[in-house]
Amino acid sequence: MERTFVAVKPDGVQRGIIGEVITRLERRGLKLVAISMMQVSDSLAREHYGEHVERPFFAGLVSFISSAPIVAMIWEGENAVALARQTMGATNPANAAPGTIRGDFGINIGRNIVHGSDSLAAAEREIGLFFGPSAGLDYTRSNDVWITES
Ligand code: IDP
Ligand code: MG
Repeated sequence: MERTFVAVKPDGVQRGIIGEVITRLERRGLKLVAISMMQVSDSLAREHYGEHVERPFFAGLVSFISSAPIVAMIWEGENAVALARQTMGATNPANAAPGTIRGDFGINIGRNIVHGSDSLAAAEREIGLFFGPSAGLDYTRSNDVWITES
């Protein structure tokens, strides 16, 4: 089953929105298989956001993500990568639809509350970076059959 990496960024933790993020992904039907509150190091932040190294916002992004604790998670489910991104909403909260996490809780692109992998390859890379390649529990929920037709 597909897995994706999601993190509540420092702004989401400080604002007390951890539960909101988790609740929305749970309600969607995705299954939480790993969770860890952590302080991101400068080197992990740089590696995680490596694709943006040339962008003008890179330095600010790296210092922000390592400025205070985050909550790192692995979520599992059919189309988990795309569904988590859709539940989060557009990168810029100003353009994110109401009903999405960013559309309901954010106004600024540099404070958009959550991170979610943007592809299966990115999910594997980011899960490896934050948790290690074999992380994530295998377990069934009694209601799985009511969420995904086998
Ligand atoms: P994503 O988080 O939706 O995948 P990316 O384009 O991968 O968006 O950008 C990573 C993060 O960098 C964004 O979530 C946002 O926090 C920050 N970011 C992206 N573009 C800008 C910008 O133009 N100014 C400031 N921060 C930005
Ligand atoms: Mg991205």
